[in-house]
Parts: sequence; C-alpha cells; structure tokens
Amino acid sequence: MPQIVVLTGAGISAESGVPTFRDADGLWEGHHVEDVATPEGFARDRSMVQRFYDERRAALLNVEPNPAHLALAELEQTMGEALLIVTQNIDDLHERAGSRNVIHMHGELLKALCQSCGSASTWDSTLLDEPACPLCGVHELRPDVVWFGEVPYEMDRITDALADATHFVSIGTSGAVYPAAGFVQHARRHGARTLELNLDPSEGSHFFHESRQGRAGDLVPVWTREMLWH
Ligand code: BV8
Repeated sequence: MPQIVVLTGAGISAESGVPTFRDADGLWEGHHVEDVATPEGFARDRSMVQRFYDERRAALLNVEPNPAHLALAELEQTMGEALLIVTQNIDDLHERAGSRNVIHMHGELLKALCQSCGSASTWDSTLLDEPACPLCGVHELRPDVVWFGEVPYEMDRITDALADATHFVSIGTSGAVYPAAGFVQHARRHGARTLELNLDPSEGSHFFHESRQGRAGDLVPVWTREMLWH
C-alpha cells in the first residue's frame, strides 16, 4: 500500500477565490508580509494585524472547496491513514471537502491562541475588539497562525511521515517558505517518488522527479484517479 504525503499551499485554494500570497506581487491584500505575518509586526500595530486576519476569517464564509480539495478527500476515502495532507494554508477548505487526516503546519484562521494561558480555541468571529479567552478570561487572544520566525506546528509528525512516504506530492505552493519548501528533499532522500502540481514551476521544481504545470482543479483529480488505479 502506498504511503502518500501531500503538501498544499495557497495555490490549491486559489480557484475557490482565496487570494494567494505571492501572486499579488508580494503585497498580501495591500500589506507587506513583515507588517502582518511576524510577531514584530503584531507588536508594532496589533489592531492592524487583528483586522487583517479578521477580514480573511470573514472571507472564508464566502468560499467553497474546489475540485482539487474534493479529489483529495475522495482519495482519503480509499486510502485512509495512508494519505496525510500537510497544508501551509490556514483556511478550512480541506476539512470542508471531507478530508480528516490534515496537519495545518502554519496554524488555522478559525482558531484563536491565548497569549496568557497558551490555549487555542475555535474562533469564527473577530479579534479586533480584544475579546476574553474562553478558558482563562484574559483579553490577550491572537490569531492561531504561525508567523515568520515562529516554529511551525507538528514538525516531528511531519518529518516522520516524510521518512515513511512512498510518494510526496506538492500542490499549489511557490516553494519559497521553509521548512515546507525543504520537505521534497527530505522525502526524496528517503526514497519517495516526488511530484509537483503547480500553475508555474516553483522555486524547488528541480528537486522533483516529475513536475506538471496547470490549475490544481484540473491536475489534482487526474492524479488522484491515477493513484486509485495504481
Ligand atoms: C521557521 C502565516 C524555524 C499564516 C506564513 C532565509 C533563508 C531560508 C529560510 C529563512 C531565511 N530567513 C528566515 C527563514 C525562515 C522563514 C522563511 O522560510 N522565510 C522565507 C521568506 C525565506 N520561515 C519561517 O520563519 C518559518 N519558521 O523557520 O522556524 C524552524 C524550522 C524548522 C523546524 C523548527 C523551527 C515559519 C514560516 C511560516 C510563515 N507564515 N503564513 C498566514 O497568514 O497565512 S507563510 C505564507 O507563505 C503563507 O501563509 C503560505 O503558507 C506560505 C507559502 O506560500 P504558498 O502557500 O506557497 O503561496 P504562494 O502565494 O507563495 O504560492 C502560490 C503558488 O500557487 C504559486 O506557485 C502559484 O503559481 C500557484 N498557483 C496559483 N494559482 C494556482 C496555483 N497552482 C495551482 N492551481 C492554481 N489555480
């Protein structure tokens, strides 16, 4: 039985209407990344960052999973635990498509992290008005996302899965952000067959055995059908 690790990035959600990070020529909905996705930016202008994530959280209510998310969820129906999705995305489109085996290495938009007690709570409203933590009552909630300079979630579980993988497939990511951008090399070193599905060749395309260019909504269902008839 194949053991598959799929890494997804903003490109898999693009056709759902979720803006990608770099296609907007490095400006993220009008912001510089160091102002909105770093702890320093948050310390400098807390309410601007809270508003940036509030807007993206609200926008989630108007988007739906696309055929790429749905094809991965269908593949998991057959493969179960043998398929792991590691996503850099903070949207919940994989879950809404039906995927269960998902790791959000950069956190989740629909969670709030308490800077006082350290607990993460499900959160689908705003943080701009500095609400109280549901567990400790202190008013110090931040988006539960991993900013630049912070440690991604579940790295041990991810590196173990990469070492055991027979297949590593990267979907819709520019390969610009580490440690995610290095996963292909780790998997390949442990003997995995590596495939990239992306609109354009990513920065790490040359690390893959095979790289296919196109929209995720077209390429992913073709690939999952190949795996089902494998
Ligand atoms: C860490 C926050 C230590 C949540 C994000 C110098 C050299 C190397 C590394 C570093 C360095 N200086 C600092 C670093 C480390 C740094 C880093 O990599 N910096 C980069 C900029 C050089 N990384 C970190 O700080 C990380 N932490 O390293 O801790 C450590 C390491 C290992 C173990 C323990 C500790 C933390 C990084 C997390 C940063 N937070 N997001 C949020 O607000 O979202 S990352 C941000 O970029 C996004 O969230 C996204 O997750 C990530 C990557 O972007 P992509 O998903 O790839 O999106 P992008 O727009 O770039 O690309 C979209 C792609 O899709 C394109 O290629 C496009 O062609 C394609 N596409 C578009 N449409 C479609 C499509 N493909 C298919 N179909 C379509 N329709």
